[in-house]
Amino acid sequence: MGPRRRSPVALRTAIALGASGLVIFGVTVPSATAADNVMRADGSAGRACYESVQSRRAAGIDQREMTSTVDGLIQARLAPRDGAEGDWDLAVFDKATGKVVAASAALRSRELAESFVKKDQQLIVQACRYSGSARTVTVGVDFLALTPQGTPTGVAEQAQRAEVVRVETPERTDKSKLLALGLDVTEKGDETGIEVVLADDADRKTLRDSGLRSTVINPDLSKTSREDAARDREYAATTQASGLPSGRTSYRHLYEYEFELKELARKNPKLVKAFTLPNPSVEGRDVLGVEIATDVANIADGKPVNFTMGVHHAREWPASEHAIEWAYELVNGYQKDPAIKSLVGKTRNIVVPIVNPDGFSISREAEPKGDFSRFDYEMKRKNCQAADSPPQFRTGVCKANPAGRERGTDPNRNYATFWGGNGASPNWNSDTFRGAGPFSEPETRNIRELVSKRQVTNLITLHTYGNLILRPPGVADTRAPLDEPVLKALGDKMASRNGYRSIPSWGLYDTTGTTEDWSFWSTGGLGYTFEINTAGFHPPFQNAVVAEYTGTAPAAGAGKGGNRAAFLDMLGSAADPAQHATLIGSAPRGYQLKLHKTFQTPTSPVLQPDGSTKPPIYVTDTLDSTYSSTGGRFAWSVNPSTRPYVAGRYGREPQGPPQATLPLANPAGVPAENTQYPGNPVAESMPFTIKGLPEVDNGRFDVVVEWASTDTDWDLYVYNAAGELVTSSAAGGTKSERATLFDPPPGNYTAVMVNYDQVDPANPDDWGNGRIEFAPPIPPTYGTKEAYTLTCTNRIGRLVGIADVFADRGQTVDVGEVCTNSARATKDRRR
Ligand code: 0X9
Ligand code: ZN
Repeated sequence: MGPRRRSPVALRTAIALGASGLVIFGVTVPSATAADNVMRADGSAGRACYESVQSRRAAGIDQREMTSTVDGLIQARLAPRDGAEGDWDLAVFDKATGKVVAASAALRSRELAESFVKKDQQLIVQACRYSGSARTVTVGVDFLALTPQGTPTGVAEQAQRAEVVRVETPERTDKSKLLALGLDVTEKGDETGIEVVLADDADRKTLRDSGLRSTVINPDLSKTSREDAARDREYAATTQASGLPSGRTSYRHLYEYEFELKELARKNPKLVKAFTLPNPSVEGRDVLGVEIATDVANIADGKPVNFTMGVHHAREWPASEHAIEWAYELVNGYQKDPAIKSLVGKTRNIVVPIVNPDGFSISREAEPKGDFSRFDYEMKRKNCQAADSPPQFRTGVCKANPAGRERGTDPNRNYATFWGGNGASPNWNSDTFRGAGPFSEPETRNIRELVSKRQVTNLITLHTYGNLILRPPGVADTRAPLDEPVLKALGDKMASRNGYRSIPSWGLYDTTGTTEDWSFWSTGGLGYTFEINTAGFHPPFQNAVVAEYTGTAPAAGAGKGGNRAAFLDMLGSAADPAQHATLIGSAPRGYQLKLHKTFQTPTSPVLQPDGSTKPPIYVTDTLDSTYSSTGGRFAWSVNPSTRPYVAGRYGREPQGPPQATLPLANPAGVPAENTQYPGNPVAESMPFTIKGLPEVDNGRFDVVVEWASTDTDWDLYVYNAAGELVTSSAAGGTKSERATLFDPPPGNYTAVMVNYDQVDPANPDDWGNGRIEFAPPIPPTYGTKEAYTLTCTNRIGRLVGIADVFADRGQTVDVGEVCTNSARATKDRRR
């Protein structure tokens, strides 16, 4: 997407720098003294700071009143003072109505509360001491004047209609062609088509010029956005409590996520621990998570880690809702449901609802505009990285800047594995911008550091939308991993609960640099992307959150358990030693066992804006995890020692020869032209039979047809005996079609030929040379084996044992008395 509109102007006003380097409020505070930027409280507030304006004398509260000097943004910040960290929170209220304007409730005292204000609006800035020993904290308030979001400063511009269309992509080449257009492609699609957002006439022209066929799905997204927001207000106003574990009835704000996570921890101190990830976001926000386990503080207890995260993409609000509800599920279940209690007892669960808080805050606080224009912040997808934009777009805060929602890197194209390849953009303003380099973003580094320091055996990253459970790989030219049967079985099992389609990610379209492509290929932890619901990025809460989570109508998982049940399956997999590997042995109490691995993985050859490629970048990963011995025998749940990237590729040894080529005879006559198939069924149908074992073993079949002129267009569809479309080929501008099916089940099939277009219908260019070709299955390939380095250090930190450990999925490897046998040994496959 290229720059299309003139930019809004952001002006900073009333700026004065305090000693801390923070901006303190200027003209609006009467009798300003140096102490006015210090908030003070002797006790703790004991409630959410954003809940209401408290009496200034209430315990744990301090306040300032001020008047907005601008039409624009308020940014209120807290920072720790005098080295005491503590946990203070912040909220800004409209004085007249008492309604919260902005708030922040992270775990430390580094808060950023940001939202829109009107000139002369009376405000109350309230700081609340949540916990910790810090009696004081520094506050800073900044007002930024803005022209209204998206108002062009030049010629009056017609607001443009945003729509969703389904683009027909019967061929993989059509998908590539579509992706190259740079349009906003959703995850809702199938083998032969995919839904795409057209934001404006420029997008409509781009699609038209491509020659790809499309049909309108939703003609007016703005209308939908406004209606959805109204439905959400209505549902929240009329519903006491939903069927969700928390009872929640509306989409949370960022500060609500923050506060609820730490309340879960405060109320369940042995079971829940809230934590801040290592890297603050681009705009300086803390990223929060919770860990849930019996005796949660003992993170080195050797249990397998089940990691659930949401909102890499700002506008995908149901993703973070499902993640936080899962945290409630585990906590509630631990108290009330013996089955959940047992599973939680065998695992450690990490939940990071919002990986990208900058983006989420922008999308969540924006007006429901829904037109996907540059200044439609509601539909922002990426993070707030501005470093890669041209200089004129680097100014302004992320909520209001000259590039609008186009600022930023797509965090789900920034992971190192396959980075820089197909399905990601090198252009800063694309919705799939891959970033300056692998792991250039704090959001992806956070996930990387977490996964690299634990044994994350199971991982789900939540997105919207498309009703999909996606497994690696994300790119078609990477063959499936040796673990394909394991990944498929678990994906299919979860899909039986939520009614989604379980497929390898590349099946929809290519993506590179995604979360589970890095985590799986580098650590062997089983990783999936869920694309929740089919209605949109954040459709009505009642459907996209309540129904999808609990498995009630209108969700596809209605009556099947929904995402709740799918997440429980994932938890069950984490608790099952057959799904990962286990090290057993014995070690004295207080000794530390450490597993270490370091390796380099190449990215893709790096695609350049001009279409050429540069050599791959080698990225070094280091995996380090710890088990702290409680004395005697131990069992430590770990991922396989060989990373899937080098372990080999899935395949099958042929059990017989492939079937001989079958001719596909053209029936007499030529069917009438038909551009409306399958709406209009006029076509030619040719049955054929695929044989199976023991006679033949087909790895694939290809139905091939040919004709004379590239100006003629025949389309080919193949159905199985149940009438399901199994493959198709409907290219334009060619003289042939080829439809492929891998591992075809034996049985009766029908090939259907549709006469899409004839140059001269009076003199039809009929198809011929029809045939079905067969090829044997491709055998698996096996790669190298890799070991972990296992070390043991005693209570004073001295190295007392070292061994190379090889462990495959499902194996239990006895490493013996590794701490008392200091000779380097190789522990391999001993049960
Ligand atoms: O594009 C993405 O990052 C994910 N879809 S979304 O619409 N939520 O943005 C999907 C990533 C993996 N998908 C494919 N390889 N198709
Ligand atoms: Zn997404």
